[in-house]
Amino acid sequence: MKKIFSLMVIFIMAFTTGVQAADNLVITEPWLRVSPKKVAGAFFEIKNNSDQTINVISATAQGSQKVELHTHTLDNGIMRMRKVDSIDIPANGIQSFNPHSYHLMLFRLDEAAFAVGNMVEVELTFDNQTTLKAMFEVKPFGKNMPKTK
Ligand SMILES: [Cu+2]
Repeated sequence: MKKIFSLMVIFIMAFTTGVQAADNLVITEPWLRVSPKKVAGAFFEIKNNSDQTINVISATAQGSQKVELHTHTLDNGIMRMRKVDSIDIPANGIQSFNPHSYHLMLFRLDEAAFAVGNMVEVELTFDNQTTLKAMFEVKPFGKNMPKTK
């Protein structure tokens, strides 16, 4: 009985400590904007202070029912958005999520939560079993439109 109990304790500990905060990653300048189509693009820079490449593999956001990792690709001269499975943050390097390249795309939004000026909590999950949260400021749409070259 005692053995079963200690096994349970180990199980619970393993479960609660399974996902740790990513202490070697730093998010700077997080912001997002809601497009007229009621989807949001979320942008930031993330710095990797470790000696290993770390990949973003998923994300969630409060008030959004679905978040995808996106990139832009040039397709016959037309910029298109494409979903990707992961985005790397190089060892001792920085990855930029911006309106011209990688970004998070947030779908099915609670409009009140995404009013301009609000702060929205976004959580990133990485391939090394860690997560990181940041508060993203909702900025007006239009000021930071992607360049259409
Ligand atoms: Cu997108």
